[in-house]
Amino acid sequence: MCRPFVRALARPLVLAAAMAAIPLSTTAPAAADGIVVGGFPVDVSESPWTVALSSRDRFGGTRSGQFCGAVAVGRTTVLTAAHCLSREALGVPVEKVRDLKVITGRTDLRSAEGREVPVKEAWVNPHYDSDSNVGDFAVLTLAEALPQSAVIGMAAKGDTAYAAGTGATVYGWGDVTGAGDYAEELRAARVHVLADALCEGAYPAYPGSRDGAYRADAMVCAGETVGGRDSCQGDSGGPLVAKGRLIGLVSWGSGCGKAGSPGVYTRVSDIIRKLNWDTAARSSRHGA
Ligand code: 4AZ
Repeated sequence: MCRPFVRALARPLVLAAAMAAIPLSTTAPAAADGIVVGGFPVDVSESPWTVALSSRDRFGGTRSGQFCGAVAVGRTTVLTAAHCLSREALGVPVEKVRDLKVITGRTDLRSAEGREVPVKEAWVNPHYDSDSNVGDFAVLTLAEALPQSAVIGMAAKGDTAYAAGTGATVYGWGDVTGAGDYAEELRAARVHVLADALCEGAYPAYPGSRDGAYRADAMVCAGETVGGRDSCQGDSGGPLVAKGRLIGLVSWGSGCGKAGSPGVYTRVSDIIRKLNWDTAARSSRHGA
């Protein structure tokens, strides 16, 4: 299983799940350790900015309609992966998904705890390149504000949190084995920011790798050099946090937890730059 979750899996998933509301499944090889195998359970109160992206219409209600992760960076501003909102992922254009919601405060997707907040506007990066995976981010505007305590700060360019060797944590409800075993309760995995050269070697731009091309200016490489702990399908769009700040969004990789195939994350400082959030306009436009 190589392509980002929704691209690879959600097409058959969407059709099947929409018709029968069956649990998510995949034909991915039982690659290795997904976020649960290499990870551990957490209560969402420990990472209140980790939210689930949901559409019961598209994905069925078994797991609250969860299909991707996302992260609150402002009281009404949530980041997720662009590929989560692609037509390939959703089966229809995002504008046609009437029940797109962000679920906050719900550790267990089978429960009704926390709050479901409708998405008022979904802006998908129009420059997202699904071949290289450059620019894999989208901005959701919520219909109701979250408490400030559920908002995480973003690491700006030059922040030491991006340095190779830094400990980081990734959160999600995604696949725990690489074989389509989606978590019902939130999990986390401790990883390290890895040297860009590692991902450049694993995912070269030339001659190109099947899954994407690592671009250090737009992506962050993270995992363990020996494999094991990693994000996986269904975690896409969720947060990678280092030193208490958001440094990445789960984006792609070859399989899950395989040695030599690190996880690749959308670099948050590149999102800030591309959206001009490093200017004063940010506070007025996004309330963060
Ligand atoms: C995915 O398909 C995916 N191991 C997400 C993360 C990783 C690989 C694939 C990183 O959504």
